[in-house]
Amino acid sequence: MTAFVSPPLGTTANGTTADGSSATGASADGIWHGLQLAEGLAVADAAMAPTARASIVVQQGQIRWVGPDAAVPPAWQHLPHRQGAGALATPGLVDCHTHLVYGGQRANEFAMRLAGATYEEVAQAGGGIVSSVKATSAATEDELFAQAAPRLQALLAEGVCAIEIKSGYGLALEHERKQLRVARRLGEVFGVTVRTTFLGAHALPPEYAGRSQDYIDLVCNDMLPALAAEGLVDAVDVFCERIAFTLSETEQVFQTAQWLGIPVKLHAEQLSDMGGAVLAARYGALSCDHIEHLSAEGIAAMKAAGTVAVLLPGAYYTLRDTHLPPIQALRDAGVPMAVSTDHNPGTSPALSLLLMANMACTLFRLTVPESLAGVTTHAARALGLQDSHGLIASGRPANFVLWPVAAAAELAYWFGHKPPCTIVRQGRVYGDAA
Ligand code: DI6
Ligand code: FE
Repeated sequence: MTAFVSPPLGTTANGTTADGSSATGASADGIWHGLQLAEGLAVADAAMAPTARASIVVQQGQIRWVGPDAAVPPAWQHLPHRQGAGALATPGLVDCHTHLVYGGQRANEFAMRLAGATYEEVAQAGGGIVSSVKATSAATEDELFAQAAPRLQALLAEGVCAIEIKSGYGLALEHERKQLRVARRLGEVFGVTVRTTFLGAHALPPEYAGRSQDYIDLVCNDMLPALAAEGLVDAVDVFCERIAFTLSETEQVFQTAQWLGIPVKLHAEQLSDMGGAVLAARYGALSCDHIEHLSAEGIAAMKAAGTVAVLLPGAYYTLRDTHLPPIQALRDAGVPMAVSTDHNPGTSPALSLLLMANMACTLFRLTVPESLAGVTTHAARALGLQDSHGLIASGRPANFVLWPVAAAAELAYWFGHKPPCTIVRQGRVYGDAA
């Protein structure tokens, strides 16, 4: 690995202040020289020879210019000059599907599954999502924040600059509200773009056993409108699955979201083909996620609707799934593929998006450029953030990562190791490349 810019003073290894409570890196304003631009993930403002070193100009937290070192316009020369020493620049990573805020953990279920129980059996035995609902309901907002913060910090330390956080472990208005409020607060405290997704239709609360229509009515008539009115809902999701909600229940939630003007996404065809992707596409869904059992009809519908396919290799791995998502058919159809952690305490207790990029290559046979686009450009699209995140280009907020690697493939190649990097997030610098 090549030498690299030293870390900014005043920050710790994970990019937070010494007390860990907040993140206030130094201003990133300046001309970041001597960079390689990751192919397909940056747009230059002047012609670039393939081997030329690049500069990124940051001023007032925005990317102002991208292009060859030798061509930085005179208007920016007064800014501080920073040496990138040949580092590879990628857009800030985007983790577009997480359940980051919850109480407790579920290591006991890990042991149950090792002893032979399936995910569905664990859920039917009262474990699974419902056990996280108990722990989440019992926790205060401060407790949920304290538990989620180190998880978020692990993702941020790897260059995540935007993250989606779902509710769905409350399953009652006040507890769903707590989760979404904590998600917003995490974004404010850590200076990271957070998109909140309401997933009230994640599991049927035990007190509604046999009355799922009543619960869906509650979600649609009370919970979603109230939380939307409080500005807590950027998107709406449903777990459409045999062990969760039916297609028609899903549609009822989508109709409510549409009426409220909120975009939808879907946990679709993870364990079986429910026809969820076709439905989601009809509602112009931002994304369909998991999709191991996605049909040809679902792929065609997603392509026509511009819906992103979100691949979640962490859940595939944890569940020891063997039914691969239809990668080649998605590729042939030109459906954009994103890759995310699906961080959650049951099926994907993963806290490394780069490991997911590695697994998307190794398990799902994505190419390296596909996996890197999957954790940047396409992930941004899956959140409706395609105009501000996931691409290094002038006019966007400064969110990018400088990696001391010789080739982009290294980002998906190493695993079990967090590569040193310098992170520019919301125009502030965080780093750990000592
Ligand atoms: N799909 C998942 O992968 C998670 N939720 C969902 O709808 C699993 C959530 C859990 O087991 O806690
Ligand atoms: Fe999920």
